[in-house]
Amino acid sequence: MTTHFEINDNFIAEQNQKAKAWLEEDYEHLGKQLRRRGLNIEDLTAKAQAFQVAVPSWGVGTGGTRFARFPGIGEPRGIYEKLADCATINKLVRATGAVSLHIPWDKPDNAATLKSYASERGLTFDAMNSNTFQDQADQKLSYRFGSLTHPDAAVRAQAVEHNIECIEIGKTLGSKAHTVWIGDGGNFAGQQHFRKTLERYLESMREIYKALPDDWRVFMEHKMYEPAFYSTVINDWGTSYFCATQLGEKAKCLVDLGHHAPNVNIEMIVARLIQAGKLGGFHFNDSKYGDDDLDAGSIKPFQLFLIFNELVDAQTDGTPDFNPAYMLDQSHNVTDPIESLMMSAVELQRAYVQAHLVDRAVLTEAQENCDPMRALQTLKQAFTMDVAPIIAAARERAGGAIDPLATYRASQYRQHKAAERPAAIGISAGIV
Ligand code: AFD
Ligand code: MN
Ligand code: MN
Repeated sequence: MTTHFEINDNFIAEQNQKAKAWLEEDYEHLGKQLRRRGLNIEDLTAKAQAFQVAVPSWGVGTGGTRFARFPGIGEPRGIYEKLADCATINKLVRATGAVSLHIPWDKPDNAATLKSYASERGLTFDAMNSNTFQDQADQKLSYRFGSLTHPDAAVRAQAVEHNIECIEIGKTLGSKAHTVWIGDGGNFAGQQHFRKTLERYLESMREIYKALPDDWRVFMEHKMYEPAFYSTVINDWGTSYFCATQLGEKAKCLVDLGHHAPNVNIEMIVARLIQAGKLGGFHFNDSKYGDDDLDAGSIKPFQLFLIFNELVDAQTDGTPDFNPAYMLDQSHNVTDPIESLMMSAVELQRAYVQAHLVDRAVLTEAQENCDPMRALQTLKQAFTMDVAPIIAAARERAGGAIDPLATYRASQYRQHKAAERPAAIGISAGIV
């Protein structure tokens, strides 16, 4: 029988011993600083502990660009190995207890078996993701010119059916949401009739919507461009919002941070969707030029903080039915995906905790008094606070690693996996 290497709890505890001294000292000091500002560090640590973000099943494989893919060693070769890696991430950071599955990339032979494999490792399933942006080997009709919005009703029906299949698999897995992102669009002026294609999208989505169980939501993910380079059917949050209102209560908008034009005020889009009751969730990542190929918080941490500021503001307000789903969606081209996903989850937790430090009474006062400088200062005070000890303590109390990166490297997990998982020829990980 083959044994599979796992990082065990004792090893984590042992590694934590090394960092315990600084953590205690820094935690105590931060606690004093926060007390001066009327905040209780224990409340914040509890908030950090409650924060969860789902990991994408396709994110644990090395990504690539249209130019090349440079696979790492010990890559997962199928969904079970991917779940093992997701479990490892969660073991160390304790903030990623759910996995978002991409079908058919990670389609299970038997959903019930996969579910029990996952739950043995402390994992559950978040939103399902369909894929009608590429053709599969056994597929009858091609998506070359579109899927849910294709002019041919038979292609649309095939794409609808695939989405319904995803929901069916998700039901067994215990998922409660389905995300639809389509690449449909055109590369030439005049190629598509804008209004007709959107009408067809709605028609197809109505069919998918009908297949949703009562307690499910469907997320529509907009994206400005790519793979279509002239026009994209669901190109922005306005279109997504319009469709969500047409479809009904269970239809919500999903914001992928990499899917907007440069300089777009994403935090404001978030506020708009909250106000409209249509914010479904997020695909977190970061972006400098184009799509979502950078790690969350790696380039624009202040933007990430400002987004969480809107989220925490809505939470604090008691906005009704406010329950956005948090997921990571990034392609890791040059790093070990486990390291990237761990550190991205930590970045989100950091922004989340920092957003709780905003003195909302002072901010409101500054806004009411037309005092922009004080308003900015109030936000910056929260953003510049180093909350690392809070997140580290949250992890440690939940059995995770004080220093996830160092602990992961010390475990030699990847090296063990390289021996266990000889590279499969032709493995293609997701290019998000
Ligand atoms: C796309 C979208 C969408 C999709 C993913 C596939 O972000 O979430 O599922 O990439 O890799 O860009
Ligand atoms: Mn996405
Ligand atoms: Mn994307």
